Order: sequence, then C-alpha cells, then structure tokens
Amino acid sequence: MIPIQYSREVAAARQSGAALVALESTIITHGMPFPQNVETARLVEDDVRAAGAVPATIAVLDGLLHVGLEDAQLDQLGQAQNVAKLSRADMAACIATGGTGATTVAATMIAAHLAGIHVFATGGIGGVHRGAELSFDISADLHELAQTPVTVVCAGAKAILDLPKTFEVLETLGVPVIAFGQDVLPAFWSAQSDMPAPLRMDSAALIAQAQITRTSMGLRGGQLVANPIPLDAEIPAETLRPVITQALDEAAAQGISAKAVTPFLLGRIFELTQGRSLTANIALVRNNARLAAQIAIAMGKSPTG
Ligand code: PSU
Ligand code: MN
Repeated sequence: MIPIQYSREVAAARQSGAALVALESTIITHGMPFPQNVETARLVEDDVRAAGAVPATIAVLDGLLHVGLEDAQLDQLGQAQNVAKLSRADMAACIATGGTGATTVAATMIAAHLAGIHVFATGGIGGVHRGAELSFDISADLHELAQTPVTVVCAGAKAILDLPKTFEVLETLGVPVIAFGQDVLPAFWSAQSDMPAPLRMDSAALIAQAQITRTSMGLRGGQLVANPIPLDAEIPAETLRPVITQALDEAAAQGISAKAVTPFLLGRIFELTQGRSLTANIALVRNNARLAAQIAIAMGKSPTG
C-alpha cells in the first residue's frame, strides 16, 4: 500500500470508528472560482460535521495522498495555479512523480476505498458528453462507479452532458442509480428532469443497506445516489438550456477538448448566469454532504456493515 496522510480529524475518526464522508477536490480547483471554492469546501465540511460525521477532503499534495486536509492545505490548494486534475489514469503517476493534483470523482473513489471510506459527496458526476459519438468523451467516473465500492451522492450528472446517454452507460455498467425521494432523475442545477429514475429510495438507511447487500453478494462497484437540488436554489431547465447551448458552441469554436471541457463549460455558465449557477452549485453540494453523512452513519449502524 502507498502511504496515506490522514488529517488529524480523520485520524481521530478512524480511531474512534466515527462515520466518514469523502469529499473531492477537483470541484475546488477546477469547478469553482476562488474564493468561493475554499468557502464552499469549508461549508461542506461543516455540513458533514453538523450531520454527525467526519469530512475527509481528498487530494494529492507533493506526491502524498491526503485523506482529510488541514485548513491551511485546503486554503493553499484553493489558490494554487496549475494543479493537475486527477482521474484513474493519472493519479498514480502524480503520486510517483511527487506532483500535486486535485481528485475527480473517479480518483476520489479510489482514494476513499483505499482509506476504508464507503460514502462520498460531490456536486455532479462526469458522464457522456454531448457529441460523444464523435469525440468518444465519456468520463472515467462512470467506469469507476462500476468497479469501486463507494456510494457517491451527487445531484445528478452535470446538465452540460448528454444525460440520457450517461444513464444508459451506467445501466450497461451495472451501476445502481437511486433517486432520493422522487420518481424522476434530478439534473444538477434543476431538481427534475424528464427521465424516470431507475431506482427510488426515501431514506439514508435503505441506501446504506443496498450498498451493503451489493457488496455481500460479491457484486463489484458502488452506487450513484441522485439527490435533487433544494427547490429554492434550483435553476429551471428552460432557463439553462440556451446558456448551456451557448457555452457548448463556444467550447467547440475554441477547440476545447479532453479534461478542459468540463471546467471550461462550468466557468462560462457561471459568467453567462451572472454567478447564479455557482449559487446553485454550492447549495446542491451542501445538500449532498448532509445526505452522505446520514448514509455513512447508517452504514456504521448496520449489523452487517
Ligand atoms: N461536481 C461539481 N463540479 C465539478 C465536478 C463535480 O459540482 O467540477 C468535477 C468532478 O471532479 C468530476 C469532474 O469528476 O467534474 C468531471 O470531469 P470530466 O467531465 O472531465 O470527467
Ligand atoms: Mn472527459
């Protein structure tokens, strides 16, 4: 095993057996502007604590895998330039070469699993990009969900993606997609989409039990919980549609590709909505952190967990 640097708080939680919730860092370095990125990361950690669990924000700093960041490290990462965006393909290389990188959903799942953490909260997972039939751009997040046993709480896949194709791929890969408390899938900035949810659960305890059952059946992989953004924070899909189209057109015109696509689109949508997309993004991540904490606590209470 590679060495893992735990924060003081996470190390204490591991000793006492407290429930842990993993948090990613790409949303900090590539998903939100400074200083809202650091402020949000702190709020999300506090939301996990207020719900009775312990937050473990994950990143690679100077070649060392950190599970839980001290306050100063979080601050530094939030302001650092040229931080790598790490997924399954490049995480080990970053560690081996002493680099610094923020972990995407895929890389955070890998790290959480290495650290024995079963639940992870993020904003929106990556997925199948629009036009993927030509670009082949499908996020590694989907394949990670198929193989790493971590329950990921998100607000759906980001609405910049091709949502029907994203959920088709998840089904093909055998990933349970569970809408929390509603019959349709949420769509990140919007609470509802027109896609029926493959599965629906209304309690954290059931979600925890479903993951435990999966693992005890020898089924590989995690599950995706799609938790709708709180209604008072949502942006209706009709409002976003032209904004997303414009951002996508600009990305195509400027030849933005590969890892740069998602950060570019999120940044342009932030500008085109005068910051409203960021306010919604912050609200949905915090909402996901609270649910993830409840699931983590329920997993700890289960006799088989
Ligand atoms: N959720 C957010 N903002 C983000 C992300 C998630 O609210 O920026 C990040 C996650 O790290 C996710 C990544 O894994 O976006 C997807 O990147 P890509 O589409 O390049 O796979
Ligand atoms: Mn991609």
